[in-house]
Amino acid sequence: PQNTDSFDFANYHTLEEIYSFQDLLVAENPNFVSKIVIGQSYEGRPLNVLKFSTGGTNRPAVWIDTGIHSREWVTQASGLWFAKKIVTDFGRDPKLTAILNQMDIFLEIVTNPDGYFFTHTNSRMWRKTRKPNPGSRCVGVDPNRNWKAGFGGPGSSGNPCSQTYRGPRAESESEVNSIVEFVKSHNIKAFISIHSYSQLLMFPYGYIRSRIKDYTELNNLAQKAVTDLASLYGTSYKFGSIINAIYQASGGSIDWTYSQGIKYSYTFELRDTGHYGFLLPATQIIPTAQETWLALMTIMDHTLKN
Ligand code: ING
Ligand code: ZN
Repeated sequence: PQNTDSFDFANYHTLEEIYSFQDLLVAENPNFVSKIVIGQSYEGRPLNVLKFSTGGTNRPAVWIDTGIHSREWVTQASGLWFAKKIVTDFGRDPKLTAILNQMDIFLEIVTNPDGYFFTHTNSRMWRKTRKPNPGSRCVGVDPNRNWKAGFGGPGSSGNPCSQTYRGPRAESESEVNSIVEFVKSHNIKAFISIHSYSQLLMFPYGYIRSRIKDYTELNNLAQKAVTDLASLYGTSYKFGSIINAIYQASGGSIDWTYSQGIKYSYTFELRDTGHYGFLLPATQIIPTAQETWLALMTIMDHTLKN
C-alpha cells in the first residue's frame, strides 16, 4: 500500500511488508513518529523501534515489544495494529492524548526479525534467534531466557537443541543486548512484553517463587486490565506472577526490567488457549489487538498517574 490507511491489518505480513509499514507510518507522521534502529540482528537485519512522542527530552516512557518469539504471529500483527491505533487516537482519545502529552511510547514490533523471516521461509514454528551454536548442529537461543535475572536457573536449558536454550551467557543475543542498552539509557516506567498464546497477563517473578515487593499493586492492576480486556468480546484472561500463572522460567525479560527498577513490568500471552495456538486464524487478529489495547491503556494510564 501507498499509505497506512490501506494496510491490511486483518492478515499476517512478511518482514519486508512490516518494515515498509513502519517507514510509511513515520513518513505520514514526521512530527510524532520516528524510527530508532537500536541494533542489528545476528543476520544483519535492523532492530527497529517506533517512537511515539509529542516532544520533550528523555521523557518517562512505556516500552512495548512483540514478536520476541518469532512464531507468535498474532503478536507482531497486533503490534502493527497498535502502531496505527496510536496515531489514529492521539488527539481524539483523551486518555491516550493525556498519556502522550507526558510520556513517550516505544514499540518494537519485530523483536526477533531473523526468526520471523525463518517462520515465513523455512519453519513456521521457529521460536528462537538464528545464531549458530558452536559445537552443535542446533541453531538459535531463546531470547526470553537470555536476560540477566536468574540467568541459567530452572526453566531454562543448557542444551542448544532445546526450545528454551539460554545461550552461552546472559545478553549473548544482540536482539536482547540491544534492548538492554536501550532500557539502560532511557527513562522507561512500564515495560510490556507480548507473547502468545494462553490468555494470561503476568508480572515478575518467573525465576523464583518469592513475591515482588509491589505484588499487591501489580496484581490489582492486572485484575483491572484483564477485566477491561474482557469487556470487549468476553475473552477470559488469568493473571498472576509468571511462576504461578504459567511455569518457572529463568532469564526472562521482565524479571530483568523489574530488577532495574521498572515497576510496571508485565508480559501478556495473547489468544488463544490452545485450540489454534500459534496458528491463530487471521480473522482473530483485529479482535485480539482491540481487546489487548484496552488492557494496555489501563496499564499505561496507571503508569501515568503513579
Ligand atoms: N511463553 C513465555 C516463555 O518465554 C514467559 C512465558 C513470559 C516466561 C515471561 C518468562 C517470562 O516461555 C511463551 N509462549 O513464549
Ligand atoms: Zn513467547
